[in-house]
Amino acid sequence: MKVLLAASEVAPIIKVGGLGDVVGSLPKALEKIGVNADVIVPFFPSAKTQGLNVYKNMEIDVPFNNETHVVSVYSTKLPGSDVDVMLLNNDRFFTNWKNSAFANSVSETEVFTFFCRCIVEYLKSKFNTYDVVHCNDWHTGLVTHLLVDELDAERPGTLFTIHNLMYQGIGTMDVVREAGILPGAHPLVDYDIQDGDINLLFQGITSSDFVNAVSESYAKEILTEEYGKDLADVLKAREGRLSGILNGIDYTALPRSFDLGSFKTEKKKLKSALQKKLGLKVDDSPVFAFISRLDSYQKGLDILYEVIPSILENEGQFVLLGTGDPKWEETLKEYFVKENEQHQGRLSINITFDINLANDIYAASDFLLIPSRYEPCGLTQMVAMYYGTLPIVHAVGGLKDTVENGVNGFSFDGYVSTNLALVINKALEIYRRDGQRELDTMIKNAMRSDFGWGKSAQSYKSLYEKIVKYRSLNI
Ligand code: NHF
Repeated sequence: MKVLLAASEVAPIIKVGGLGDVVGSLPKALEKIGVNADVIVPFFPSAKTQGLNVYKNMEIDVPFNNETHVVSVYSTKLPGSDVDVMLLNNDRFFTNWKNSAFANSVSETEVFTFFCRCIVEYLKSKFNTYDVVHCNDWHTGLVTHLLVDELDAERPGTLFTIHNLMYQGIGTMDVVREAGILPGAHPLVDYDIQDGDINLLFQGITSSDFVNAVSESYAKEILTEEYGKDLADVLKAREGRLSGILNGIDYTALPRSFDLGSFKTEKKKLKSALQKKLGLKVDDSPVFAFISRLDSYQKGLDILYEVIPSILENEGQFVLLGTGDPKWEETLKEYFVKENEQHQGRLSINITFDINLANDIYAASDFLLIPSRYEPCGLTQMVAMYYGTLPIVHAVGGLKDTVENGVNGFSFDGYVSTNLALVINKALEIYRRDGQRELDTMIKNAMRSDFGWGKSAQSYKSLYEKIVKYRSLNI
């Protein structure tokens, strides 16, 4: 079985968010169970290739918008593995596209439509090599259509994974023509562009052989209007071809200086060091952390903001790390300026992207707050648990599938700040109970939870096999 994973990012080479972590770790787990997995991504200038052996493998000619564009395919290995990563280099679409000083700067949907076209040209040059193309998110939404056009019955099977349904890649319909898709070739494209734009996620969902979401709960939630919005009906129509597979994490990428026997003393030391580093009071107050992209709709910032005062009034400490929505960045900075004096040494707001600081916070905190309105899978709760930091989560999506209230963390139903406040109070109560016996049991449960890729990689393998079987039977 040979699979090509196509995505916009692959950690640690290109990492924007959780998608990068998944694409950087799933293929390693697949290789361990006999699935030969390659990865294909654009060679964006932000790629970190220092220390990696990157060489130019070949050039492909990519027809796009009535021109032929030369794309260089660079190859490297995913660090610490035998997984081949193909990095696609093209000045106009992947290197300079954000540079508005560059003549005719291109839109994001155009960049990724071009990417889809590149993937298909690459597959043609490797004809009969791959059994399945595993597409991820809207960036790869046109791959199946283009494969049908180019290779028809000889094409590999396709799987489309939804990491986040809210990002759909909606752009002008021009990209359809630019990609070389003819009117009448794909009824769903014609249907979609009637309003003048194209939804690349919609195209990926409707055209691929199979579709999956990144947790079982999310796969069910997106069938409802609340979470699936205007795509709920489209997803329902794919019943029998839609499933949920929980993401895993790569524990080898997470250094930890303690284990089940030593967590109590070690975490205490780490906590003091973090408090010192962040200018917090060095004491045994419970530390509540929030580490996330500051996404105003998804990440629960509105209800989080409402409970910060009660954490501080209850003698807790609050640490935030993240960047994102400029309005929230401003609001949080202002909050610090306004409140810090009154709560001296209890508040630390870090508007920055800092992986090392994130790791320090994961390891040293007592609780990690994840009040997301929706969460397809979520990886931070898994990382927190590994570090014996109890997650406090809104019971949705992957958070619901990984955190058991009162066992390895805390969860609440109903997206309102009062529910979040109640569960925080419960956590405080357990933290302050004499001897912390209950807390320690929960920490041990969390540290023992296994969120490695083992089981989920097997599920992907079975799904790939099913896709190949269905293709051979032409169903
Ligand atoms: O874990 C990777 C990530 C998810 O919940 C996360 C999200 C984006 O929102 O699958 O993708």
